[in-house]
Order: sequence, then C-alpha cells, then structure tokens
Amino acid sequence: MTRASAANTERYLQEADRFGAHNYHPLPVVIERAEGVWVWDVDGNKFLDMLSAYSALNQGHRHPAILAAARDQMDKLTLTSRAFHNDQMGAFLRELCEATGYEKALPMNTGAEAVETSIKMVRKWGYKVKGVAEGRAEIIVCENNFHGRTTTIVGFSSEHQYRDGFGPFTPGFRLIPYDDIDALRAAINENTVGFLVEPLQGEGGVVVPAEGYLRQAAQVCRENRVAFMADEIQTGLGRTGKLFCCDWEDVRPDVLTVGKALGGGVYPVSATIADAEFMDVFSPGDHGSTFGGNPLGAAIGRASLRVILDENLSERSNELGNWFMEGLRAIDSPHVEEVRGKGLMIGVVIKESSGTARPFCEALEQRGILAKETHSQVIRFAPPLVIGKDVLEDALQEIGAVLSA
Ligand code: IF1
Repeated sequence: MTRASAANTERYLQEADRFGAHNYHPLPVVIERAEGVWVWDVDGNKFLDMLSAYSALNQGHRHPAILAAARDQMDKLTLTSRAFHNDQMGAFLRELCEATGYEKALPMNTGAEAVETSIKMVRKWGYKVKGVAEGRAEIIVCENNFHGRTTTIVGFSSEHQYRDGFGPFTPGFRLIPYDDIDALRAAINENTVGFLVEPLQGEGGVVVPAEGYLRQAAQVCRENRVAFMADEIQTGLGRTGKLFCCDWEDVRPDVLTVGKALGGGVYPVSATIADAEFMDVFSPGDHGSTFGGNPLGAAIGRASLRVILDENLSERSNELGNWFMEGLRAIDSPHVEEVRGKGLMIGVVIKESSGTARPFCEALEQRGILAKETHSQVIRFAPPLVIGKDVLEDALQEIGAVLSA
C-alpha cells in the first residue's frame, strides 16, 4: 500500500503552515474522510489509523451509534450552560457512575480540565476534610508524567520542552520516580493530599509499571490518608484490555479522571469521578465551565460509553492486544529494543543504534499505516479497539517489513 499521489496534500500543508502556529510536527498526511479504522487523505490514499487520536477513538471513526446520538441531540438541544438544567446530563452522570462504581461525577470537556478539577477537589478535600494547613497542600506526581498542557499541569512535568518559557508555575507538587514505592512513601508528609499517577505512562513512552505497583501505591496512600488519583484519560475505557487500567490490579482509585474516548471521537467529553467524601467539597459557584455537562456532550458521552460496554471493547483490546504484541515480538528485527504495553496500548522501542522512531513512522506511512512516535525512540501502536483481526494481521505484515528492513 504505497501513496498514489500527493498533489493536493502539498497545498493543504502550505496553508496550515502559513496560518497555523507551529506547535506540532505532524506527519505530512492531510486526512479528509474516515470510517471505522480507516482514513483517506485529500489525494484519495487510504491509511490504517494506528494512533486513534491518542486513544480518543477507541470506538473507531464515526461510530454509527455515536453519530446517531449526536444527530438526534443536535436536532433538539446542544447547549444550556449550567445556569439551567438539561435532560441529558443527569442520565450521563448516572450511567458513568454505574459503569465505574462511584457515587458522583463532575463533567468537563478536555482531559486537562478533568485533571485540573481533580487537583482543585483533592486540595480542597485536604483543607476541609483532612485538615491540612491552608495553602500547604502537596500532590505527588511522577517523572515522565503527562496530564495535559495547562500552566499548572506542565509546571509539574519533568519534560523540559513542556515547561520551557511557560513559568512561573503553580507550587505544591512533588516529583518522584515512576514505579518506585519507596520513593512514594518517602515523599509523603503531613501536607500530602494526593498522589496523581497514570496507571501506564502513555506519553512517557508506553511505560508499564511492575506488577503490583498500583496496588502497593494505593495501599501506601490508604495508610497515609492520601487520595490515590488515577489519570485514566488515555488508559481508560478499554484501551489496556480492562475497562480501566487500574482494574488489572483490582485498585479502586479515590479519584478517577476520564476523557478522550468518553467523547467517542466526536466531541470533547471528560469527567472527574469520585465518592461524595471528595466530591462534596464543591459548593455552588466553586468550580465549573461553559460547556461542562452540556446536553450534546452528555448525549454523546452516553452513546460512547454504551458502545464500549455493549461491544465488549475491553475484552477485544485484551485479546487482540496480546496477539498483536506476540506478533510484534516475533518480528526478526535488528532495530527493536523491546515491545511493551497492555491491551491495544503498545510501544515498540527502537534501539538508539538504529536512530529514532520517526523514520520508521514515515516508512509505515508510505505503506498506508499511520502511527506516531512518542519522544524519540518509541513507535506507539494504539488502533481503535473495533479493529478486525484480519486487518491487524495485514498491518503486522507491513510493520514486519519496515522493522526487519
Ligand atoms: C497533546 C501526549 C498522549 C493524556 C493523559 C491527560 C491528558 C492527556 C494521560 C490531557 C492527553 C494527548 C494530548 C495531546 C497528545 C496526547 C498525548 F502525547 F501529549 F502526551 F496521548 F500521550 N492525561 N494526551 O494522555 O487531555 O487536555 O489533551 O484532552 O497535547 O499533544 P487533553
């Protein structure tokens, strides 16, 4: 599958380059149409989407049930603001709480907003419930974290580029190494209110912690009355082979943030989920957003969640992911350091001696496969969870050809 032509592509690239800020370095592919796991560019070339918009497309592109819910809602009501109620939000929050087993949820739009909501909620819980001295609350985070791009969030990033030029930053965060229980224990003090962690680090390079890490971390948090805050915005909603990645260790976070696929690839929908002990620190007027809980997003969120549950996307992710990782490991490649991941959240680590992952992504693009490198050495494979095994088999052939070259 090589690209037939690129005549139109160039025009679009130039337009985006001329008028857009250069805050990304995308592959030179201009997509105009998508269906399921497939996308087509402006020159009619067909590609397999192995990125799923960083796991926001677990249900595939334009899932019919999600589009139908969106169209129906658009024909009735799209936005009220939270100054009034609407008939979709309550049902969305109920279904979200029933699916996750929590008492309450606070709807937002982007992942970063859900993470910011969890930070504000846990800080206020620290002061009002735990009794931490006002203004002294600390939240522990991990090296190589990725939780969004707001100034507060990048302030506790360990990635120089995400912070460079954006200071001064919000105080009250303490960085520790990921997958290190002793470091977590040592970082906790009387001002610690929360531990914010990705159950599997996505942007950090698809880093899977040791078996038992999440369970032990949750235990240390419980012993010290520190909120265990799981950021499942990328790992959640079936991506790692369970509904939530924390389910692999039977860990029930105190605070759960979800986003991305909660919007079914159609609309930004996110939420912060917790029991009343945490959620009830919010009084009317404390926190909010223009679009959070809007009826269109709520209707889409309901359909998106329904698809994940009804189509058993978590189980598919687990079965196909295991099979796919086995196939990737079987490739006889001089370039591959390691294949790692959980479910259909997979990283292929390229040896430094073979250069960076980018050229491999470019070679894959020439063969009709869209994948994106994370940092310099890791090719990330995260196809929609609806992908067929036959399609994955074909992709494995193409990937094998690129990696064994
Ligand atoms: C970009 C990364 C992935 C996330 C986790 C919160 C958020 C994200 C675990 C914030 C968002 C996106 C952001 C996007 C690219 C992508 C990304 F490379 F940036 F890090 F997925 F790995 N928690 N991740 O992964 O959610 O506010 O974006 O809705 O910023 O380039 P958001």
